[in-house]
Amino acid sequence: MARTGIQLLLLVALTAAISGASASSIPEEVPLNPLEHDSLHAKHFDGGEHNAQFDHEAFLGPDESKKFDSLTPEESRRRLGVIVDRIDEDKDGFVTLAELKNWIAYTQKRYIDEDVGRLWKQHNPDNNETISWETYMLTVYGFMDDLTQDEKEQEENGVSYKSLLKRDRYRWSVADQDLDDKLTKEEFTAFLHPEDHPTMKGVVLLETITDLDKDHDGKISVDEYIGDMYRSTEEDDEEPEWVANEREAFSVHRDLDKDGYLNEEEVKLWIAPHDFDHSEAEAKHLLFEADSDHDDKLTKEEILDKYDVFVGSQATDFGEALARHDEF
Ligand SMILES: *[C@@H]1O[C@H](CO)[C@@H](O)[C@H](O)[C@H]1NC(C)=O
Ligand SMILES: [Ca+2]
Ligand SMILES: [Ca+2]
Repeated sequence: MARTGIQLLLLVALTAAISGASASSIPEEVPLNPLEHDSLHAKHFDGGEHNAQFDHEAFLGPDESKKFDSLTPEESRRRLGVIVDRIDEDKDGFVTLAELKNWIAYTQKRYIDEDVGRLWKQHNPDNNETISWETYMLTVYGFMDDLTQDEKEQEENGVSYKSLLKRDRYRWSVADQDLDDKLTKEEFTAFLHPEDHPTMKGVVLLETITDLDKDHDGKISVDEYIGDMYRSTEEDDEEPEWVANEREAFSVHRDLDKDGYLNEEEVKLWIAPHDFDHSEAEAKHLLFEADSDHDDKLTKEEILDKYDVFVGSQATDFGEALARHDEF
């Protein structure tokens, strides 16, 4: 079923209400839906189009890539040149696949460390050894005490305050390795970024299925699968071709036992294929995009020639940044 604009607006309103509620007690937004804000659900190929933003975030980290968006193409290139010198660890003038992979892994780790550091400080200003569930729950979900049961359970797109609380509670209990119901900084990292944590694989799988399984029958239909990446704005909109391709991918590649649904095992193989290495996959992709002379390594010139593949700074963004600047 196509989703109407009003339904989407309601979802946006609910999401805003949730972040607004926690913002009253916490200065910066708490990632209430880390699955969306993290790499797991980021769409490398969005709408069938290659999503350049995905590459920029992998290469620079989400925070850094936003900064690049407001630079002129010239400044963007200059800074990229400085970064290339850092990536080229052995300083032989070539960036190899291994060097690129190391850089991307470093970038992602830096982002996670900064993100966790910031939230750790917010929830634990005294810098105690641990944060208790009680403290975390009161700060993030304390506002629920003032809601009626209906308000707590009101669902929009399968999400309610109550279900978010339940999800966080379960995730917390799995991240809590020594079972004292408090999280050390290391455990808190697993809680906030479960997608990168070996012990959290089961949680990520469960949350993904819960997110997708709108009719709560425990399996993912093709419409639930498509609904996660595409919602037509008008009832009578014809689906774009890439959506048809995704439907086919569902039948051919995802639904391995051909029963028309994805079960737990099939979702697992989809979101976390065996031995899949995100840094390596992204490094290979960037190398492929920029390696003009096909010698499997990149010179600085090759990278700067394709600077838009690596960093932001699109002409339109630059225009907008200038417009914002004019307001002051
Ligand atoms: C840190 O520990 C102290 C002493 O146990 C406690 O009084 C305080 O509430 C704790 N801080 C937080 C944020 O939990
Ligand atoms: Ca279902
Ligand atoms: Ca199946």
